[in-house]
Amino acid sequence: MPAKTLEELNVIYNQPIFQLLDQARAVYRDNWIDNEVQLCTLLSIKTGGCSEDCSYCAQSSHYHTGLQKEELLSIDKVMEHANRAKESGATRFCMGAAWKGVRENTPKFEQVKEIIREVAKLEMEVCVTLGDLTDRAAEELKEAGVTAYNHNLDTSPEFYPNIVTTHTYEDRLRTIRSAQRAGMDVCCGGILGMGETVTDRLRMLEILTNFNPAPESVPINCLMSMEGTPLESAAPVDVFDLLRMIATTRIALPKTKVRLSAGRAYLSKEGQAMCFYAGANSIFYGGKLLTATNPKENADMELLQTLGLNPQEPKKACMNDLQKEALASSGCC
Ligand code: SAM
Ligand code: DTB
Ligand code: SF4
Repeated sequence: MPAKTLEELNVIYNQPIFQLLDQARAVYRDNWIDNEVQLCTLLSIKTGGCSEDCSYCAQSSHYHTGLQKEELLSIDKVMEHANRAKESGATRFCMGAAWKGVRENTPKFEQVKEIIREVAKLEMEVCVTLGDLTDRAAEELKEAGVTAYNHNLDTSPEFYPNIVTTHTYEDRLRTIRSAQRAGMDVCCGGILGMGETVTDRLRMLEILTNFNPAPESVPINCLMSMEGTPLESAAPVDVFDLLRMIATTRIALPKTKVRLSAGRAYLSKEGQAMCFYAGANSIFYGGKLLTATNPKENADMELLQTLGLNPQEPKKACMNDLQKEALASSGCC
């Protein structure tokens, strides 16, 4: 898919909203044919005490957020959660750690790889988000069974220094390149509602459309304001701004999963339905994100059923419909 310029994205984003929705829906239909929604369950495997100063994050040690710091979870604990996620219908299990990053040849990295090897046996997609990677660490994660690496750009390069000072945008891009070179899919998105402008949001999208290969998924998070952080009093995101961003992302990245991510707990059912219509085809599923709340599983199942949307089937995880068709017509499987 050709990269989009900021100017082009602006034109798409600023259309009358029903025109924008029509365009996004058409792109969705051309690329994803069967109303399928991917269910991804999150688990924080190492919570709190992070050295980084991301202004939105409850897990930063720079702020007094009242969050209890925890050590890396044992394999048994993680497997309990992963098994439960699979039984509940998730096809992707995402593990997050409150670290600046990981390095090969360290005990904690070895323990994480052990965890990954066990989770990979459950035949769900395995996503991890561990902060910065070296090339070697990325290769080892891939070898251990990681299918996707989540590393968000969060906003534009221009606005980024307003929200984080302990690492740079270029650090983030470097890790994304390492993950891609190692052959992992990249899950990369951002947060709305940190005081950024629409231009910042679209600049981030412009950069995402320049990735080669394109990101496999783009999580669109709405800030969940955390007490004690510099953004504790940020105003909530307007649902139509979210809708425009989802639709524009769908149009700009037709074959990328667009994940309606953090903040869904504060969205109405109608708001969520509009986001699915605009091309969101993945959600975080389960009552808890990393530290924050998310809709309950039964409420999500009920909503999907009401809307006639189908949770992604386990066997089809990892492929979009065009990939499935190509595989079928190649005679394989
Ligand atoms: N430490 C790793 C990192 O920063 O990449 C992984 C964990 S970090 C919590 C993963 C992502 O969660 C962040 O990049 C951000 O996009 C999102 N996130 C964190 N706190 C959030 C909040 N309060 N509201 C919305 N999204 C948030
Ligand atoms: C992403 O973009 N959103 C998820 C996942 N990637 C790791 C995390 C959302 C975190 C929300 C705040 C919390 O739970 O602390
Ligand atoms: Fe640490 Fe990640 Fe939170 Fe930043 S977003 S403070 S790196 S856990």
